Amino acid sequence: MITFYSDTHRLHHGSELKDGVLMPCFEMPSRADTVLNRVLQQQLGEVLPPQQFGVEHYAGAHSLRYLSFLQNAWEEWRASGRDHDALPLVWPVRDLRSDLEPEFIDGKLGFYAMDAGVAITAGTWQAVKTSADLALSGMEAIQRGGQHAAFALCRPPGHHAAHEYMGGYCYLNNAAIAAQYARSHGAKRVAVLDVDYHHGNGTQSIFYQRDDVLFLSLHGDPKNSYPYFSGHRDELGAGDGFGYNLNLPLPHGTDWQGYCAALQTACQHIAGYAPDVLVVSLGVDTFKDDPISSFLLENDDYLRIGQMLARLGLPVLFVLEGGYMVDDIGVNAVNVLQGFEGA
Ligand code: OKS
Ligand code: ZN
Repeated sequence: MITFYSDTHRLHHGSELKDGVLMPCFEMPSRADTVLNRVLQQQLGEVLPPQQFGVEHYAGAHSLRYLSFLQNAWEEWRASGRDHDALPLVWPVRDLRSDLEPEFIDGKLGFYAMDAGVAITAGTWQAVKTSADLALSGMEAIQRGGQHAAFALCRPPGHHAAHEYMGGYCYLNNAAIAAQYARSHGAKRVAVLDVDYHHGNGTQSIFYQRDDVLFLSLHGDPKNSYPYFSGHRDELGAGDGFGYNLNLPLPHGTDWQGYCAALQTACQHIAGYAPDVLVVSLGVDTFKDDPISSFLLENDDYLRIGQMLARLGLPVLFVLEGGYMVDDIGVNAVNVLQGFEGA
């Protein structure tokens, strides 16, 4: 399988609040290094740099004002006299005004964020842009290059980012951008399957009113897992999109048995939808030793995930999302890809 990768991810290394103390984010550069090393060690296939895409390619998933916020946020933050990471700290919840974009950067940060897990640093825009370009390059290789499958080794991840907000280490929704690209380049129907431990609220939100992109997600029940405010079973889509959104929340302690049953259900829905291409939001924070999650999958279970996906017989773009047990994310992510390829 072909892999798209760039060192540019290193330019983004943010901090987050952990138990009240500012610490390096769990979502750190060594994650991508581990996955790349495993791709090379297992000789998965060619590793290619991304093509560069224009901002208009991200506009299928994000608003233009959000994209220009992301592009300019660091400069605006610097211009206001600060040089440490910028973090959002105020949000327009419930009856507060969310119809007016503030002018000052501190207000904009909260306006365009769902939480404080999204530091803006000097290299953030370049890293998130390159991450989206990796996903676009992967979809391009499938649609025009004739590849049956591709792996976009994205960092930062994307599935929490919606039309106009960032959150949970995500800025640009790489999977959604690739899905929209597929729609614009010949695919009639696209399915996005999110197997990250966390609900892909951003991807759900972007396609919620549409029947041309089916979104399915297996995740920790939002009753007790991040992102808490999205991912319930009764979120089925709206308007034309009604019936084209499927959430399969699972309890703490879910192991392969429970996971496999839910994945089976998702695969049946995908087969019934008969998409032209499948995008897999590949998070491996479902692993038993993940520091921020509570499922119990083991290394070999990821081979089985890949095997089950292969049985769909569809072209697949795998897009890396979460996974924080750095020692194992290379093995687990590449196991999915090797299981898919029948290794
Ligand atoms: C705030 C950010 C918490 C984000 C946790 C989830 C990240 C993830 N401290 N999403 O898939 O893995
Ligand atoms: Zn996750």
